[in-house]
Parts: sequence; structure tokens; C-alpha cells
Amino acid sequence: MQECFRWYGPGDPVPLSFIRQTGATGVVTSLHHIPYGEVWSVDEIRRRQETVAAAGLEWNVVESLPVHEDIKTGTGRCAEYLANYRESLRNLASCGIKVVTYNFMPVLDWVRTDLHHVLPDGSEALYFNQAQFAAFELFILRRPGAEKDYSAQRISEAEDFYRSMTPSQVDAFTSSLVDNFPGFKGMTLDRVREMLSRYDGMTRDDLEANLRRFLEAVCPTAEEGDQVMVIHPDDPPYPILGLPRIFGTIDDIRKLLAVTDSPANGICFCSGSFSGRPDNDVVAMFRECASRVGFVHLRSTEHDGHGNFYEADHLGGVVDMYSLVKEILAEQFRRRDAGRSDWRLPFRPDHGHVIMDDLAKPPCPNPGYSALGRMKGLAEIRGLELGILKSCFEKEYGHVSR
Ligand code: DNO
Repeated sequence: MQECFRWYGPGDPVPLSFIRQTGATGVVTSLHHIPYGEVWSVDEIRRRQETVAAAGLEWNVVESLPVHEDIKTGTGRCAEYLANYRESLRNLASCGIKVVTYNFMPVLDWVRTDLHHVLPDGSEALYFNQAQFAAFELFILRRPGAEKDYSAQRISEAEDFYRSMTPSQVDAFTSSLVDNFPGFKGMTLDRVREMLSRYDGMTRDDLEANLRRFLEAVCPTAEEGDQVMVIHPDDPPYPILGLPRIFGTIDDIRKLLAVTDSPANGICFCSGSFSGRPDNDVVAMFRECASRVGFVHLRSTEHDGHGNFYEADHLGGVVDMYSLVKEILAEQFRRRDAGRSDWRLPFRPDHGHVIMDDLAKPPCPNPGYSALGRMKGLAEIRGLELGILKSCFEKEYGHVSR
């Protein structure tokens, strides 16, 4: 597998020189300073590529080329933003960048209710708690109709949680929910309300149709540039905020792949996001769509049986990481046997606990992306990979290199 590390650009407190020392060879990044919807020029792309190359690394995956809300809602300047998206893809292709990540989550990207959930060993993990999320919707955002989505007991737990917070804790809690997305900083509650109102009356079918329109518009361009567009799963992988979420299950994967069998229509297989639904069999899901996976995020979650989960160690939690990595390696060999030069799948350790020295630093502005926890995850996964290659594939394939 091609080991990558996410880098948020020049403002990232984790510098490229550290990333090189983690054992990663590839960098996953985005031009976060360019507003959503605008074209990424060749100059801007080259500049970032050169910065990454000067550190002895390669920018091999874009995460993300953001999809503007007008495209997700099919309103406003949708046609113009689709044209811009195609132009950015062509510019990326001309710089040799082939894997482009995006998501189709309405309004908010991934959501957690606690960014500093303390584990028994003193490290911190990201956590999603149903009652806390209900408190946000019911008492802070005050989304009309939200109470219909919750049982009386959940509403009373939510109220207890809300009342336990001081006003400054409410502010910090709110910003940890809505204002965590690079390239989209400064989100306010009013902005969230305004964005939500644009989805009024939108059904799951409508959102799927908008995704279809997007794919039909961009896949031919990506195909010309030999690129793959990879969709990131919804996280958590079920509807929130009264909005449809359409990419979280094996049925959703099947629907996505049925839109077009263009090789440019691919998947960013995020094991942690898919594992947010206890009824998802993550390994079986990978096996079924393996040939269409263009990028992998490796991570796991631990659940308490009441809909709450925290992010587990990379080799712990509900994801059977051994079997998943074995499936990924089997897919790589299928690609190699088919003569593909790009047979190595890029992957990155997704998120990481805040551990050791990182606990003493100011909170990482990119929650989940401090250095040491991710480095630990990368080291564990690389060790697992080497062990599987040696024990399961060496006889069949002779000397295998990662
Ligand atoms: C969270 C990330 C997501 C992901 C986007 C892709 O840590 O995995 O924010 O980058 O959803 O568009």
C-alpha cells in the first residue's frame, strides 16, 4: 500500500518534515485557502506540489476538491460550479494528480460531539454521543421539528446535558460541532440555519439525483485525465439534522456504482466512517466494491450499544483490521496481475488519538490530526501489512514489496 499522511497545508502545526519521519511517502492535501466552488489554477496546484516535493514527499491524493452546496442542492450557481469543478480536475490532471476525494454530505461534513473524550489511559479520542447531539439540535440550533426525531427519554437526557453547561461551554461545544472544517472556517449557527433551509423538502431521492448529476458532469472529464473521483462516506453514516445522507451502507455503494461504470466513479473507503453503523460489515463491504476503491482511510470505532461511539485504536474497535488489510492487499495483487502500473492503493491512517507530548500542546486546529496518534496508527498498520504480506502472499507472489 502507498502510505500517506494528511497535511492541511502551510498552516498545519504538523510540518512536512515531521510527516516524512512518520514513514509516509505520500501527502494527502487540499488547497484550503481557495473558496469552495472556485477554480484551482495550475499555478496554485504546482506551488503546493513543489512545497511537498521539497520535503521529499509526493502529493498523490487530493482531499478534498470540495463540492459546493449549490451543486448538492442543484440550485443557484450549480452549472457554473460544475464547470469550475471540471476545470480544476483538468488542471490537477495536467500536474499528474490522479486521485480526487469529495463528499456529498449536506451542510456539515463529519460530526462529533466531543473532541477531547478522555480514554482510561489519559489519551483523547473523538466521540459521538446521541444525547449530546440532540442537545445541540434541540436547545442550541433549535431546528424546527427536531423533537420529532427523538424519544422522550433522549430529549430529557439532552436537556440535562444542555443544562450542565456554562455559556462559554455552550459556545465551545457549538463551535466544535459546526466550525471544524478547513476551508470553511467561521461557520455560525445562523449560517447553518440558512444552509439547512436550502434543503427544505429535499428527499433522499432528490439528493441522490443531485449526486447523479454531479457524477455525470465530472466523471467524463476525470476519465479523460485518467483520474478517479472517490467519494468519502457520510460520517456518521446515517441521516442527521433532518437531512438525508446517502452514502453509508452497502446499498448506497451499489447505487453509486450503478450511476456510471466509468472507472472515474470510485470510492474513498473510510473504514472508520462505515463502522459508525454497527450493522455495516466493513470487510464484506470492501470485498464487494474492492475494484472501485481508489483511496483508503483506515480507522475503527468502539460502540456502547446506545448509538454512541468513540474512535478506537487503529487495530482495535469493531473493524477487523487484519481481514480488511488482507482484502486490500489481495485487491492490489489483482491490479498488479492485470498489468496496472498504479496497482498500489494509497491509504492514510485516519484520525488518531491525542497522546503523549501532543496532550501538552495547544489543541490541534484540525481535530483528529495531531501527529503522534496518527503516526502510531501508521506504524501499526504498516507492521500489520508487512506481516500479512510475508505470511499470506509471499509464497504466491515470490518476493513482495509493499
Ligand atoms: C474527516 C475527513 C473528512 C473528509 C471529507 C472528504 O476527518 O475524513 O472531512 O476529508 O469528508 O470530502
